[in-house]
Amino acid sequence: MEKKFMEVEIRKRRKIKFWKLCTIFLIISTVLCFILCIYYSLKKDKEDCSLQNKDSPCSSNPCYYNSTCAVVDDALFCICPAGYIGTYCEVTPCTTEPCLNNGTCTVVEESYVCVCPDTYGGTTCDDRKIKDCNDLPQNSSSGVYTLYLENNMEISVFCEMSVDDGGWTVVQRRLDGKTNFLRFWDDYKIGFGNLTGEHWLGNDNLHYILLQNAYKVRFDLEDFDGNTAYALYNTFNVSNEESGYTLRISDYSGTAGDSMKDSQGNTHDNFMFTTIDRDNDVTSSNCAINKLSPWWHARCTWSNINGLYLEGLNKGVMSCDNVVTRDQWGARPSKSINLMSTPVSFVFIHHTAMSYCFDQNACSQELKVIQNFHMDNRSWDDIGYNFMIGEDGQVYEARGWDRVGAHTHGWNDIAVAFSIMGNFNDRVPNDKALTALKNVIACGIRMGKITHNYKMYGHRDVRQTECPGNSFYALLQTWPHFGHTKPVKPTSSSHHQTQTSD
Ligand SMILES: [Ca+2]
Repeated sequence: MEKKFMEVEIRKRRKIKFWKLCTIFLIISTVLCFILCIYYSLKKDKEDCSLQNKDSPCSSNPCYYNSTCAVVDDALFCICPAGYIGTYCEVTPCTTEPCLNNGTCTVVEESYVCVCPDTYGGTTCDDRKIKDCNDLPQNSSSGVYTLYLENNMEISVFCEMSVDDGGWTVVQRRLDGKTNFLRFWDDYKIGFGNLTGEHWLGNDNLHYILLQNAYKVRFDLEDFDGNTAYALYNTFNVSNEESGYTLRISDYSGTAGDSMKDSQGNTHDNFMFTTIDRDNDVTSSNCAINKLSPWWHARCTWSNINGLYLEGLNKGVMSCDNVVTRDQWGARPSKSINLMSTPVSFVFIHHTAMSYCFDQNACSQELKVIQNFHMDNRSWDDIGYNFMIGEDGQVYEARGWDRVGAHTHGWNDIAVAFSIMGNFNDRVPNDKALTALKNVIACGIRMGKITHNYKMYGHRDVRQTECPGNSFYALLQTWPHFGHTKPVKPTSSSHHQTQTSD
């Protein structure tokens, strides 16, 4: 019994001892853990403090020009703004002092801008500001210069420094005929060509230059034999675009003669500029088209310096003998105008199959009837043919040389057509009309409107028609340029058919 009890006792005491050990262990662990935590916590704070107390390479702020300082692996690094380079961003586009003549340099987007004193311009203020070529020093050479206009425009011009003591701002120059001057209003407004070669300065530029002072204008002319002449006008001005670039020109002297007036004393003075797309002249037609010369036209003109560049003797664009102009026969204005390129290699001959005419009054009347018919009944832009011929022996300007006609379906933009007034089934035109036809074709060749090896056809060669009449067609077949095989359109051309005709 007792033994059994003892055993119980022992077991009980063992149980108490194990519980105590556990408690002690837990307390010790907690205290140790707490101490360790405090230790490491203190240690960490100490390390942080030691780092902060070290001297940073950025603390002295060594980077220039508000650049950002950074430390990478204990080393300094300046992050430079655009336009600045070097370890400390100390090198800028202005470091080399590129602005001359006391210009102020400013860094702008990795480059520099010079703010120049009033009398200098250019990127580096190296350009002495001139408002026209007369401001250049006298020993300057001819060439392209920048003008700084009073309205703050900067334009490039060619300065002619050798003619008549120099100082001339070049408005127009032609020297080899390679630049097309038969251009539209906007081309003449802004200018075209190459300043060192053929060019037009531009009517806007001309106007703004002339606003700055009183100017004179000089025309220097030379023919293909080396003969020279000049015309000087002491008064010269050109208004703005709104008033049509009205010309003021007077007080002539020189050797060329005053071609700013016509034979009747009509003057170009006080007239607006006319181009092939802007008719500001006082004739019923468009002088820029008649003369193929955009210019300050009045009743067309004697001066024609923007006209065709023709070598050798010629009498001008409408100078073929016995050509009656649209103005002279009383043409209505065109509804619109399409130009074609010349010379053309095809000539078509028509007859009108209507009334004959034997004097200018009757022929003019007949042209008006035909023009009305073509414009009102056929709804074409104008009378269909390029030229018409009467048995008075005169050639009448219809659409003229350079315009797409409405005469020969499929060929209107690569051929010119001459129509003799009358019906020539039973008889040929009289000698006066035939001579006029031959002369105007020869004149077209001289003026570069028709190729030397052109082919001539009757309208009936490309269309089911009796035109130009049985008798006349038989005669034409004996002429040297007549095409005895059916004409073939050039395949490479991209010609457009703008109007149809019968
Ligand atoms: Ca007109």
